[in-house]
Amino acid sequence: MDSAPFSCGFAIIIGPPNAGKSTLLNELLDFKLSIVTPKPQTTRKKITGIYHNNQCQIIFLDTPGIMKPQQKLHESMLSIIRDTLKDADVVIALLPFSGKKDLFDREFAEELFTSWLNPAGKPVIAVLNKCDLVTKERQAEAEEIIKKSWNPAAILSVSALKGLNLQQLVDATRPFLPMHQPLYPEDTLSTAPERFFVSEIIREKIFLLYGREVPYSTEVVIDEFKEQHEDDPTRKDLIRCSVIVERETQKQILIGSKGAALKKLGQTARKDIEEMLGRPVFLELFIKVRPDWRKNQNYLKSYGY
Ligand SMILES: Nc1nc2c(ncn2[C@@H]2O[C@H](COP(=O)(O)OP(=O)(O)OP(=O)(O)O)[C@@H](O)[C@H]2O)c(=O)[nH]1
Ligand SMILES: [Mg+2]
Repeated sequence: MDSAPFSCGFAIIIGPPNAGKSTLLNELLDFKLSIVTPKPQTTRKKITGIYHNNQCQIIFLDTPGIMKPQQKLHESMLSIIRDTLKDADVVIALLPFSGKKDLFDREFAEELFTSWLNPAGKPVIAVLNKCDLVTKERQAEAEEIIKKSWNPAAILSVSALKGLNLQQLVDATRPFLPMHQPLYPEDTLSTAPERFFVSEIIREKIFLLYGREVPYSTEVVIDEFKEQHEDDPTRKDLIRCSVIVERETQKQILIGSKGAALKKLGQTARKDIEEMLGRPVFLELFIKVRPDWRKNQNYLKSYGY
């Protein structure tokens, strides 16, 4: 038995779009909880993922990437980040290596530290992600720049994708958590319901299968989630979803020629949903046009923003 006091608290993962925040959360949990795509602005809401070991429980909070807002949806995403920051005991400021001469985006880092992190007054662990893209010397160089410029409480380089230095990140996070008994049972991975992750999987597949504006103009709403297997194990669960787009042309793109694209979306999403739930499902997708939903406060509210 470990007699050290137990720590438990909240760690926000914050950074620019595409930094690898969701990849990091998944690697820390060793479970694909948060959706990941090569496109920026994949995550739109707070994703809670709970990490357990015998010394601490860390409730990691994955957030949308910080960007310049271009519409109401972006403003809602920024409010989600601000609210999540208030809940955090410690901040993991994730800055990706660019793999280029400039090492990382200093302008963004300056903005992050001065406008977001200094006013919040929380301890900050600066984490340079994607260290697989640079040499050890370049990592040390970037860490030195960050230390001198913004003086975070701790600093390290990791690769979320390759799983490098993640134990060090857990060890660096623990001292900033309050001494507290675990808030959740050890088998709890998240606080969000299954239906939320179902809608996220469908969004991920839309990001992966479609180009240009389509993924950004799309939202997924679960209309019905009938857990039929509990009464009768031979019956599949029924999941009915609305895929919301902004324009009729986007609807046509989603459906594709003779419905082929929509069929593919349904099949790929269903495969991952079944894997996550551990049981077979019927998945029905209905495409609906809601003109300019990303700019409309009422629509945004009804979609949980
Ligand atoms: N080379 C490399 N790529 C990475 C690493 N971590 C994440 N990526 C890639 O970066 C891309 C973005 O990853 P995400 O985890 O979706 O990034 P995010 O910060 O959650 O992005 P948003 O949700 O859009 O804000 C994906 O293609 C990942 O595979 C890493 O350590 N090294
Ligand atoms: Mg993300």
